[in-house]
Amino acid sequence: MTIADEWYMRRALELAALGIHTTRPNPMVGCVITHKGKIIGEGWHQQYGGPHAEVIAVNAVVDKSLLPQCKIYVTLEPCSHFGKTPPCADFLIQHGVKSIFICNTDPNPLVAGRGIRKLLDAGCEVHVGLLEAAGLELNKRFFKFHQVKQPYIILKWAETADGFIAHPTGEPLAVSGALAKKLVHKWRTEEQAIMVGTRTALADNPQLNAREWTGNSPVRIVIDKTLRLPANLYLFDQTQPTLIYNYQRQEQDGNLEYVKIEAAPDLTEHILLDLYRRSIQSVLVEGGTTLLNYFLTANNWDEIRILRSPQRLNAGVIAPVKPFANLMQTRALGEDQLLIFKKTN
Ligand code: AOF
Ligand code: ZN
Repeated sequence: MTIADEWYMRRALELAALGIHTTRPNPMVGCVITHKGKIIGEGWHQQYGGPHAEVIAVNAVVDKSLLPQCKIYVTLEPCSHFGKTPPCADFLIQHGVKSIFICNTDPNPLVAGRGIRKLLDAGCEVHVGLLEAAGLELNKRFFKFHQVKQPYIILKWAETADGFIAHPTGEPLAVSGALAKKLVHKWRTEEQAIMVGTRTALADNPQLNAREWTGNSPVRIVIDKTLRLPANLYLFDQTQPTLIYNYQRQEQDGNLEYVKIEAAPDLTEHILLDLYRRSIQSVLVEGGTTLLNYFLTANNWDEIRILRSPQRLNAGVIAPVKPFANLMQTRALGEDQLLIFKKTN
C-alpha cells in the first residue's frame, strides 16, 4: 500500500462522514474509485435504507469499461447480504472490479467477512486494514453496538474550575458559556439518544433537543424509578420519542414510553440491554452526578467530555471523578475548555 492509497482512503473517510445525521443505525461509508491515479467516481451512503456507497460511486463513473483497471477504496467491507439493498460485493464483481482497499471488516453478523470472502472467491485483490484506526473511530458507535451488543456511551458534564457541577441548593447554574452550549447541541444531533437522571430532570427541566444546531433531536431517556417527575416538565411534552425507565409502569402513551425495569444494583446493564434491543447505538449521558456515577462505577462508558469553565463556586455538587483515561482532545471554547477522554483499552 502506498501513500497515495492513504490519500484516496482519507477522501473516502471524509465522504463517509457526510452521512453523520442520516445513515444511522447504518454505518457511515464512503467510496472512491481511481483510474491510473485519478479519481473517476465517488460516493457515500447518504440515507438509511438508500443505496450504499459503492453503488453510488460506481454509478458516478462515466466510462464503466474502465472499472476492471480501477482501484476501489471503501471504508467498510462491501456487504454480502440482501438487506434494504442487494449485496455490494456482488455488484462490484458484476462490474469486473479487481482491486479493492478496505479500512475495516463489517461487524454486522449478516456480513462479518462474507463480503471479503465473495470478492476473494471471485479473484479480486483485497487489501484490508488501510487507515483501520480512522475507520474504527468514524463508526465507533456501529462497532461498539455490534461487537459488545450495547450502545456507545458518552458521559458529558460541565464543571467549574474548582470541580463543582451545580449549586449546593440545586438552583440553576450556567457553568459553561454560549459556545459550549452550541457544541452540546451539535453533539445532541450526533447521538441516537440522550439520557438524564431524575434530579437533573427536576432541577433543570431540560428540553433535551437540538435547538442550536441543524439535525435530528435524539430519543430522550429519563430514569424516574418511582415516577415522581411532574407531568409539566418539557420531557413529557410529547415532541420527541421519550423513554421513561421506572420500577412501576409499562405503558405507551403517544410519544412517551414507560419502560418497567427490575430494581437491581446493575441498573445501567438492564437499561443498556433494553436500548440494544431497540437498535439504539449511542447515548449521550448529560447528568446529573448520580447517573454519571452509575455509569462510571459500572465501568460502562466509552468517552467522557468535560466542559471546564474558569468560574469558581467554592461549594456545591461535586463533579464525578474522572477515571484514568486517554486524553484525546483539548480545545478552547471562548472562556471554557473542552476535554475529551476515551477509555484505555
Ligand atoms: C456497504 N456499503 O455503504 C453500507 C454498508 O439494509 P441495508 O441493505 O442498507 O444494509 C445495511 C447494512 O449494510 C449495515 O448494517 C452494514 O452492515 C452494511 N452497510 N455496507 O457495503 C455501505 N452502508
Ligand atoms: Zn452494501
